[in-house]
Amino acid sequence: MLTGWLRRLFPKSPKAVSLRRCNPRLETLEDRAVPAITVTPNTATTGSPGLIAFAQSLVGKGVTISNVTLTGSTAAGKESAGTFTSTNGGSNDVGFGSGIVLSSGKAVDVMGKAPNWNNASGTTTSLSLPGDTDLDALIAPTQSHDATILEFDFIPSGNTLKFDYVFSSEEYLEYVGSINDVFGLFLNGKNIATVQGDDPTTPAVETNATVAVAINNINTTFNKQFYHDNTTGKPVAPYETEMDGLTVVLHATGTVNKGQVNHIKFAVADASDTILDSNVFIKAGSFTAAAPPAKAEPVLFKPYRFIYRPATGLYYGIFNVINIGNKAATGTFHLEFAKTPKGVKVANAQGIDSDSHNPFITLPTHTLPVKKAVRVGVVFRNPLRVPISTFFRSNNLVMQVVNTDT
Ligand SMILES: [Ca+2]
Ligand SMILES: [Ca+2]
Ligand SMILES: [Ca+2]
Ligand SMILES: [Ca+2]
Repeated sequence: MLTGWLRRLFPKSPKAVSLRRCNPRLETLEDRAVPAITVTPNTATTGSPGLIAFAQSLVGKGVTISNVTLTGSTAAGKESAGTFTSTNGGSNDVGFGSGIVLSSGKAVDVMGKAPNWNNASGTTTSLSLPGDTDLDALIAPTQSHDATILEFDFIPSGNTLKFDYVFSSEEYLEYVGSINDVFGLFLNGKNIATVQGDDPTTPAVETNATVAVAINNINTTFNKQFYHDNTTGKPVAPYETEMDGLTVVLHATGTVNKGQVNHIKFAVADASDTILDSNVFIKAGSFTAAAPPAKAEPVLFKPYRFIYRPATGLYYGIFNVINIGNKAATGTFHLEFAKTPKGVKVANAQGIDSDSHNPFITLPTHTLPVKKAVRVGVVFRNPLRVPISTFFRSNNLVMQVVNTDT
């Protein structure tokens, strides 16, 4: 704690000091303009119906939630969680139009104010709240403080959970490498809010380390492909939020226990001390775990072997149509030949499709069951003796399965 404060008092970069001195949060007329992001602070506490509604705004298809708890500040004027909407649908700010925001300070302080959007380099609120041991493990040996944590149980109807989020902070860029504010998303205890890339704690530059979403891990030096800087371009910041830096929209996925109770915990916190806010934006409706929609998907597998019969001068092969979807298909199916190699004709074509003008062979079934092969015999007339191995290169032969009943 002491060393953190000393760092703040005597920052490494003299520029950071002058920025703080030169950028007081003056209440100008422009500051009262409508913000791009509007945050409605959450005052609902654990056990209240309001908090269930708050968490429910995250949830999309295929998820039932219960036992919602919020750890953080709901004190008037210091609410550390809230819902947000964006007047421009997220196109110029965090990247999506609505959701919830959790903060290590006041949730409302993510709002940028026109015309400059980012008006201070060190927006801060000390909530005087504890940190979180799960977050501590992500940034060990540093300890977290002022944690805001939303957690709940859920029963998914599918096997995979997905959601979109953005991490943002005022620690950028002055305290990169020293103050490691962090976001964690713990699915059944395991953090799934990670990116693949460099690990700043190892000397070699890597490309495939799995690192947590934290100040030291995503910035202009490390894993910069995930980072948007919001201090460049001052006085007008490129993103319409007060935060000095933010991640691109990150996607978390995890395997869940279908039909059973699972637990999820979203946690954001300050590191080392309680100042300079960090936040996470979680996209509304993006927390989904639905089973994939039922659809039929006939796929054509081409044969690796043809038989040439000198007596007829023809080439004989067996093609397989397999429905790789999760729903049976019914109808009249044509195997159409949109393009054949030079000189090649389909000797056993049964007609020419009236719409596409392609020759076709009708499949010997009106049902394509899931993951079961339907065999189709195809005979080619090939007077130029074009090697069959070249048929399947460079789209020499283009075929498709068409349901003519739909
Ligand atoms: Ca700022
Ligand atoms: Ca800053
Ligand atoms: Ca704080
Ligand atoms: Ca902080």
